[in-house]
Amino acid sequence: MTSSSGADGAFERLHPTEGMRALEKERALPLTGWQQEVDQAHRYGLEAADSIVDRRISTFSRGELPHYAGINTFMKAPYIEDVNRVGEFDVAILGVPHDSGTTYRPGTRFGPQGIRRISALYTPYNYEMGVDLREQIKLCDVGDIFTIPANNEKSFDQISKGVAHVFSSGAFPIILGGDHSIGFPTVRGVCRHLGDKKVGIIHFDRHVDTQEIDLDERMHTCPWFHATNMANAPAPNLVQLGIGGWQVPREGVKVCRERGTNVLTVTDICDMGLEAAAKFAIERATDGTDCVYISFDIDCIDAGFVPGTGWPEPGGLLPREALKLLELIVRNVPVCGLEVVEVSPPYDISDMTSLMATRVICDTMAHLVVSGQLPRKALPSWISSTCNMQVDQAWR
Ligand SMILES: [Mn+2]
Repeated sequence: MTSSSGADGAFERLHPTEGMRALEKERALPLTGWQQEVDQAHRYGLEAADSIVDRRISTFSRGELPHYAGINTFMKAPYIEDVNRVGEFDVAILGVPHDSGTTYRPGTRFGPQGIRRISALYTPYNYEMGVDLREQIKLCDVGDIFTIPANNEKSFDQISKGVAHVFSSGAFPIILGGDHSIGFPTVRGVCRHLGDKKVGIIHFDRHVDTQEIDLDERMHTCPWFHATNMANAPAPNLVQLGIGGWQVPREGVKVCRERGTNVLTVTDICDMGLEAAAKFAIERATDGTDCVYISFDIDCIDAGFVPGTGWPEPGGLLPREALKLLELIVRNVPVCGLEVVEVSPPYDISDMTSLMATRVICDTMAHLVVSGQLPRKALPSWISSTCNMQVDQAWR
């Protein structure tokens, strides 16, 4: 940097960086949503005590602030107790507290609570993107699916019914897992309302999760075998990013090979570069499909960054690599839903795994805003109002 970088900012205007551009982007954002939140806090939570100088503060905490206070929904979004209202929102957060599909260490039933709790740390504004979710979309939290402990199949039926309800309402579904066995029933819920349309799946993971059964049941090692049995979710449109290491069962590898799924290892992604890897994923996931579902297993990121997970596997993606891949993909495909799975708070340290999951979710919402996919102006063309319960064949 030379002396031409004067106090008037002339150098920065001539040579804009992301950091400098972001300063300008913030200027364009409204504060309407924030003002509404302040007004509501005064109505619901009383004006602050007389000694409080900042009169935006209320007596009872009723919004974003303070970040350590309040009842946690995801980012303190309104809790929609009446799920019949979910279609009034652009995005619905939906918890799936299910870990009966876990084959090693349990605890992901606490994933939705863990993610919600630490999500209170976030503001709705992202600096680089110049996005303020409070100002730009209507977010709600519909709470959790009533899962049935120790019964995967009954839980799967509950999950598919719940996801189908949210998906068909037009609200963009964001699912907080739960172990990865939920990937089958979540996609089945989507497929029930696709009519003759098709969905590609982009799957971030260290593990392939494609075997038919594990320990005699449909466990978290099995979702994509059963999801890609559905005609609406063809296996050639399944893209698996970050696969590798010592926890990839050979039974699953055989299925990937036979069905022609698309696998990139961490080395592939690093050697190709993130842009080429994202291009590969987009081409394969969108070839002949109408929309893309994103299944983000938090363990795709190196175990050193995400200790709170069911099957930690060293050698994964760096957080910034995973987040950049997510950006390049979400901004360039029609996304129909997102799930973030395998966060296990009992094994987490300093909430770092839950925090990473929150980051994936908030980044995805912001990329959907930047790419014009949210807020939704109309019901996406891939959503069919008819519920087809016959999308999957009976199992056993
Ligand atoms: Mn995994």
